[in-house]
Amino acid sequence: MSSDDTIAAVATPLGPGGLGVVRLSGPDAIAVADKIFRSTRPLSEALSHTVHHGTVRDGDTALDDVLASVFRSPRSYTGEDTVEISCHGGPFVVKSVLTLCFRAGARPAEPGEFSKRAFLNGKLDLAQAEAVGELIAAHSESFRRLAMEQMQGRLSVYLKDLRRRLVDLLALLEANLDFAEDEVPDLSKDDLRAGLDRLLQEGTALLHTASRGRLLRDGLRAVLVGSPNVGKSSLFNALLGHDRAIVTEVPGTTRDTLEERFLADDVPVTVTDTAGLRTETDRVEGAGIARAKRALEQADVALFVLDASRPLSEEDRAVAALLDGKKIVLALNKWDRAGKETAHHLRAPLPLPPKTPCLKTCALDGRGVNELRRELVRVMDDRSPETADVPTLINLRHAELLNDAVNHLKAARRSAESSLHEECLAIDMRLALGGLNQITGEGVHDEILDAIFSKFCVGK
Ligand SMILES: Nc1nc2c(ncn2[C@@H]2O[C@H](COP(=O)(O)OP(=O)(O)O)[C@@H](O)[C@H]2O)c(=O)[nH]1
Ligand SMILES: [Mg+2]
Repeated sequence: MSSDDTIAAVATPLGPGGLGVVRLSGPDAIAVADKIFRSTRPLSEALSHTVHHGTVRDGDTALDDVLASVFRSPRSYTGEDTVEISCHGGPFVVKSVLTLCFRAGARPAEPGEFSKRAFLNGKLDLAQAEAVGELIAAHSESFRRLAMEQMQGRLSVYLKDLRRRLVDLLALLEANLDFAEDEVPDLSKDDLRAGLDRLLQEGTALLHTASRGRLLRDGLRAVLVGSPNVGKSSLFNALLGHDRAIVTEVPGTTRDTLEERFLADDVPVTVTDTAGLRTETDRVEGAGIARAKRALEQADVALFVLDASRPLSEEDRAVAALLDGKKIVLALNKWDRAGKETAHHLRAPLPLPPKTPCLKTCALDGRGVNELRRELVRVMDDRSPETADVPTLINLRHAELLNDAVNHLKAARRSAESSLHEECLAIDMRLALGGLNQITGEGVHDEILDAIFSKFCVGK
């Protein structure tokens, strides 16, 4: 599988920094490096996994003082001969070293080409290689951990076990279809059903993790809605932990929508502050209200704010009516000034789903705000807490393939109820297997590989 050309790219961000790394991989990586690198001995004599101090030279001119690390095939990230030149991190230093590599015979690497070569050389399977991209893009500790687990092969091991049992069952089934009864071990209907049930159960358990993986990767959108002056902008500021929106006693101050991001339980939350959702008043505020309605349409969760210091108003009821079909978290704000209105008084007359979470908050001193942050995530997280023995799917491609595979297993399970459908049953099982294989990269078309790796950055 190994490529016959040698690639080079900068593996670190291009900007001033302590170090910048130029990476070379391919059959001539060491020869190319030797053309530009001077030390006491050439790298061609170096053992694998050794580091050498020297200079990068353009003819007689020394460009930089560097360290060159040598990794010989197959014991490298790509599986090919690899040299990593650590130079000083100035963009001009790094670029001139890279240019010298090109002149010495390397060609520019395509995005993700190092990882693609690692996959093609069997160093990583596709799910692991994709995890490298996810790891680099991770924006929270939880997501980093999941990406790291996937890179180390947790998902691959789980799928391998699932596939092996599917293959065994399929082989037994096909043998029973093709050969006379006494030539192969019998597969009873009960054993077949039990085998399929177990595969379905494990496939479904894995599929259920996809929503949490997606939440941790893409986050959620929340929008603050409520009558004017209930404390939406104050809560917005409190959620962010700093002042961003203007807060005044004059109703209708917020005329535009404001958008900010924060992490709640490691889930990136984009929250929008809106003008009150009321109907009358002047034209500027009217435009703000139209925008608020649009923000509401795009949001995953509506954070519906009521003012607990006064009775429920007609406006509050009108806002509630706009939230039909949305996931809602109710905040009884200004709870510090709550009078005779109990939570029940405020909540009960509103046409909200019975399980709508309801929190008492004070935007001024921050009471209840942490709970509010957590609740926003909890209403979106329909899965029970992470199950110890099932990895979390963090990649949409994997979730889609697994979903198809589970559907084929379900169809196979239905066919297993009647004796007429054994051929269909085998076909569905084979399709399920095909889907599972594609997650780890067996039988994946070149275009799909290109699409996956082109999303990586150059140098990865
Ligand atoms: N006592 C008290 N006052 C609050 C609270 N939240 C907001 N306010 C006040 O209520 C007024 C309106 O707040 P604002 O955030 O602008 O409301 P909005 O129109 O819904 O955005 C301001 O004077 C805030 O200081 C709260 O929890 N307790
Ligand atoms: Mg406001």
